[in-house]
Amino acid sequence: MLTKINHIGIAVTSLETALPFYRDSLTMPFAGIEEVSEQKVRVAMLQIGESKIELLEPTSPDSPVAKFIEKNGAGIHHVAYEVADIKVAIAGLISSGVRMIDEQPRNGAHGTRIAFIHPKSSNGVLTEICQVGH
Ligand code: CMX
Repeated sequence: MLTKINHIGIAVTSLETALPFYRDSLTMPFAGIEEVSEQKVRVAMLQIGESKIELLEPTSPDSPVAKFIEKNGAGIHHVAYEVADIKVAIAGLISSGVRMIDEQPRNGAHGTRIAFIHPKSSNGVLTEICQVGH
């Protein structure tokens, strides 16, 4: 079902402050910044091999990422696995007893379709599945 790790999401308070470490010190190719307004985040993507690092900056105090930072501090927020067909993957997860946050796909960064698994079903790690393209 899973094809690779698509990205790891890291919550940061400021993209401008966090970016130089990844882009300049670690020299990861920087793929630009996108706002996902539906989820109240600005996202910076950096390529690492076949996967990406996704820096997540909240765009408002009621953003889920702002709440995460308030509770836990900045740091690893989620792991995203790529799937070929997200609807098939969601149905498979539900039928195996996994609790989903999203039972229907929603829009992610860079034109992806995404769904989150509830951390209670994934040992406390917020887990995303994502399909590239529609
Ligand atoms: N890691 C571990 N646990 C987390 C978590 C995280 N990052 N975020 C939330 N949780 C926990 C909460 O503490 C809560 O636990 P309890 O039920 O024990 O209190 C539980 O998960 C549910 O969280 P919630 O915030 O109450 O639930 P919501 O339905 O409001 O939010 C969630 C769901 C996690 C998807 C949302 O809060 C979130 O983080 N959204 C941001 C998503 C994001 O990163 N978007 C950018 C995507 C771009 C892309 O990847 O393409």
